[in-house]
Order: sequence, then C-alpha cells, then structure tokens
Amino acid sequence: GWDLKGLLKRNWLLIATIVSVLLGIGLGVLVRDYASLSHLDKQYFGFPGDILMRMLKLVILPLIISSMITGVAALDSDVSGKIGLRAVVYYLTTTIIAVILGIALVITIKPGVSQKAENIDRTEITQNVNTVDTLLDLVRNMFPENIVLRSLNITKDYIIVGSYSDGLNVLGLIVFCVAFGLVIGKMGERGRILLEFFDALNEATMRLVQIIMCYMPVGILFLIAAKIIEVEDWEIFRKLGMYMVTVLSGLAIHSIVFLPLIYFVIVRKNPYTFALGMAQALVTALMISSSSATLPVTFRCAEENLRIDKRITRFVLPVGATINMDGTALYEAVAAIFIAQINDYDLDVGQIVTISVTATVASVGAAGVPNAGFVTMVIVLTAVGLPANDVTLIIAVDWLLDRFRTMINVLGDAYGAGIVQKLSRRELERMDGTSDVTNPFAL
Ligand code: DAS
Repeated sequence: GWDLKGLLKRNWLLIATIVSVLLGIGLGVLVRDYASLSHLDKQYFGFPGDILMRMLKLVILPLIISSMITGVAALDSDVSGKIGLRAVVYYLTTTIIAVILGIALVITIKPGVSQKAENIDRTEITQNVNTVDTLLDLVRNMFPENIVLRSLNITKDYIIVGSYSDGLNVLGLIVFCVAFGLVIGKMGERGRILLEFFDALNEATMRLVQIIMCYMPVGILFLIAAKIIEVEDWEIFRKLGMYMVTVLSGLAIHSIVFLPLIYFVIVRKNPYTFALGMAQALVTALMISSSSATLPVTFRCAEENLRIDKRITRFVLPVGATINMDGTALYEAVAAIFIAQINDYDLDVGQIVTISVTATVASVGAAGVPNAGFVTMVIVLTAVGLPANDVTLIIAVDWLLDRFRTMINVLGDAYGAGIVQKLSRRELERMDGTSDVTNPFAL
C-alpha cells in the first residue's frame, strides 16, 4: 500500500519547514496580540531567522564560483555555447511571456482606476535616477573591479535602497567565472588541476549546505513570526487589495499554466511532479525573498530530487537566479501600469511597449535579493515619464509580493534547467561517450 513512513522519511525537511511556517504564523499572531513588546524585544525575535539568512548568503560565494567554473570548463566551448544560448532563449521567452501576461491582467482588472488616490499615503521622496545611468551601472557591474563587491555609482545616493547597495555583485561574479572557466577548459592537463580543485570545493560547499538546511525549520519559524509582529499597518492591504490580487493572479497563472505548459511541450513529462520536487526551494524562496540566497537549496532540489545533470544545473541555475526573473518582470509591468492608472495617465501603445521592454531589462538588472525588483522599477517608471515618487504607494505591500515573485523566479530557473537538459541531451550523451579528460562528471 501507501508507504507513509517512507514518504515522511524522504520529505522530513520539507514537512518540518511547512510545520515551522505554520507555527511561525501562530507564534507571530499570538505575540502580536497578547504581548506588548518594545522595539528591541521585537528585534530579538528576528535573530534566529537572521542567522539563517546569513548562513545561506555565506555559501553563495563558494557555491557560485565552484559551480560556474567547473560547469563551464567541463563542457567544450562549442557545447557550453549551445547550452548558454538555449538557456538565454528560455530566460528571455519566459520573461516576455510573464510581462505580457502581467500587462493583459492589469489592463483588464484595472486595479488603479477609480480607486481614490487620497486614500493612500504618498510620502515625498526625492531621487533622481535616469535610465541611462541605471543601464550603464548594470554593464559596469558586469565588469567589476573585484570579484566580490558591487561597484556603486549612481545607486549610492538612492534613498529607498539598502538591499540594492549591499551584497554580492553576482552578475559580475558570473561574468568572471564564465571567462575563467572557459580559459581553464582550454588549458588541457594543467587546467585539470584547477578543475578538480573547484569540483572538490563544490562538493564541500554542498555538504555545508546540507548542514545548514537542518537548521532551516528553526530559522524560518522565527523569520515569519518576526515579520508578522513587525508589520505596522495591515489596513494598507485592504487599500491595495486589487493591485495585490492582480500581481498574485498573474504569478499564479504563469507558474500553474504557462511554465508547466512550456515544460510539458518540450520535455513531455509531468510538470507538476517536477514542481513538487522543487518544493523545498519554493518554500525557502517564499520565506526569504531572495533567489540568490535560495540558490543552495535550488541546487539540492534540482540535483538530488529531480536528478538534473550537474553540467546543466551548474550553468543554468546560478545564471538564472541572477538574470531570469519572470515574477519580477510581471510585477514591474503591473506596478508601473497600476501607478499610471492611479494618476489617470493614459498610456498609448508605444508606452506600453516601452514598459514591456524596460520591465524585462529591469528584471535582468535586479539582483536576487529582497526588494530588488521594487528598486529597479524606477527604470520602468522614468522610461514612460511616470512619477517615480509613486513607488511609495506600493512599498508597504512589497515585502509580501516580493516573496511570491521570488518563488516564481526560482521555479522559472528550475523549469529552465529541466528544459535545457532535454534540449541538450545529444551533446551530453556525446560527451559521456567520449570520456573526455576535461569532464570530471562523466562517470
Ligand atoms: N526578491 C527578488 C529575487 O530574489 C527579486 C525582486 O525583488 O523582484 O528574486
């Protein structure tokens, strides 16, 4: 019959995580209603969750370096070029589909029309960011002065940021690792030493990830409890209700209909079984709102549960976590048009096309950290002449929408890995057959 024990045993971590989410919500509500906490006490609640975030962020650097370099070096440049191209085509196609879906929904639902604008607080903030500067900044960060830190230029006197300005420059890191991996791959025997080194580093990092994941239920319990205690104004959710419904239903349609459909058409396997295999990563993304920090878990789910070839995951997942953000793109398009509707601003077709293009660019430019998509939205708004100040209307609900769009971002990367694997099966088989010296995974 039904092997309940085995099921529990295989999925204990996922079950523990979900239980801890529920406990966290319960604890948060209880403490919120019955305890009168000082500001400082509230901060203590966030401490265990903060530690989880720090541990996950800590392994991103060794993980990206080891996975990208070995991933690129192990493939000959011909094959890695093909895989890279397929991945980029997938990223772009799905991001554009997400943007179009978002625009269709926000134009039909009209969450911003006839809503009384005076209901919502508008805080004046001064900022001046233009599109060209932001794009130059993006390119500048692809060629970093050092491999770790983001170089700051116009973004440094950005008021709302925080998350954008600190943290890893993942995009620059990826560019460096691809270049370095290609060079190592071409070095022959001597390159092999480095390749083995980075491969061992990758294995060691993944073992560390396994240990961190045991702590995950505890961290998540307090992360969610602290958030519920901290939110000041729940009323804003009612005011911005239709806007949130629009974003969330877009994310739902994209992840339940479109992505699975694309996966099914290409791979011919059950897309929902696939998504279930990613469950741990999806819950993690929902809880910590960062694709980059979820990356260690994404890797584990894709490789252990779904058995996707490491030569694919090592390439498609880190790059995807950085540039492939379907959820973010959809959100940016909806938010921009919502702001236009609130302002009684009629958008013509040209402006809607501009919004689609800039939303795509802004999602590529957003780092995989909390609220990044919200920050890069300034690109979209300024491109069509909307008041960038109005982002303050939607800032209050961003922490919630951020979680859901991050979850869809991670799911999109995972489907991408499955799809690129299927499309690249011939090259992979050929490499297995030739037992190439530069391929440490061919066994
Ligand atoms: N939170 C993001 C992510 O990591 C991006 C965003 O803010 O939209 O995927």
